[in-house]
Amino acid sequence: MSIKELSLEAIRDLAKNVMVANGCDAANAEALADIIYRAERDGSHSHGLFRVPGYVKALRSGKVDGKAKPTIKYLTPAIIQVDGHGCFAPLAQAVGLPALAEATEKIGIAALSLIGVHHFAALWPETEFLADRGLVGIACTAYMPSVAPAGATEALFGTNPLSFAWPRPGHNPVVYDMATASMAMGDVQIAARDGRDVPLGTGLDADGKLTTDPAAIAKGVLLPFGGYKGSAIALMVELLAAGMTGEQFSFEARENDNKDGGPPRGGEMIIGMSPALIAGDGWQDHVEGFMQKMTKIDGVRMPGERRHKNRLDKGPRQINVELIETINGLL
Ligand code: NDP
Ligand code: PYC
Repeated sequence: MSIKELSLEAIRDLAKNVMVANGCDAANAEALADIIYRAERDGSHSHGLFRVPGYVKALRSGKVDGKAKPTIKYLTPAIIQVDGHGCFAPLAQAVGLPALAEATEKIGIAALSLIGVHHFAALWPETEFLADRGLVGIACTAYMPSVAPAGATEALFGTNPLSFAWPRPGHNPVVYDMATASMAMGDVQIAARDGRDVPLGTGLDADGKLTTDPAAIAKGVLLPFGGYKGSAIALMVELLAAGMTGEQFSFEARENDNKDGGPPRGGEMIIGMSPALIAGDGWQDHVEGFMQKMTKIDGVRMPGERRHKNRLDKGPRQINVELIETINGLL
């Protein structure tokens, strides 16, 4: 695989320019470019520049409106709904997250339901936004079927990511963000591109047989992580991201999608909780004692730690040359 170094600013500019060249207004292009830049900065490679061709397909087919203006509605003082009107999710998040943080700080627990959005990114930016304000965040979204429920060989669930962030004043927050599939499809596709096998148990080929070949899994199904336990969490994500928002389940998203290769329309559920209001005074010291105990155990690292370390490096990032050429061809 040949690579080329790009500065973080060059990554952000490239992402913004390609979105503008494909019909986005400044607000939509900047929100998306920021998410792509942050993914590359933190080393979330399967959800940074790698996603640009898919974003562009969705703009070119007209499935996504690059000039959409999300609208915000309070269903109750603690339940906020943002309708993206067909935008990529980051702009709707930029509109809804400050309102969610404000409601959570006042009420103790609040929810942000995103509808009419196309989500193709990592979820840690949403939950980390809340943790950076001293709040706990939970976020999840569905996609299109690629994961077989436990016991089955037929896909029903999306790779259905779930993210959770807990604030640690004076430290980086604890943030986990994981597909409920044994591996995100983006990582399966990157393994196929780079000629790497994946662990047995990641997925099944088109004949329902276990395989380590990522290209065969892309044509077959992924398995949930942790067998029936991960399957139950993937089910929960479908229910929260679609049942609770009123948006499409993964199977509905596939049925109604134009199959352009970009992200389908769907929903996202983001929940905020205030430890200051719920646990009360002294919550930081109480929790910090637990964190110290955990991090002192040999071999333990906190989820989010790898990304936060990567973030300290302000230098250029190594990007796949073919990917850069593909993106330049979309300008
Ligand atoms: P990973 O398996 O790479 O990581 C999952 C989580 O585990 C991360 O928070 C990671 O933290 C943490 N972690 C990894 N190793 C350790 C360790 N040894 N000790 C403690 N924590 C650890 O993520 P996935 O491949 O499952 O998902 C990748 C991305 O794909 C996610 O950002 C997800 O949101 C995105 N995605 C998006 C979808 C969508 O529909 N929009 C669908 C599916 C996935 P760290 O980051 O610090 O390594
Ligand atoms: O990596 O599985 C994935 C994925 C699906 C949608 C966005 N990312």
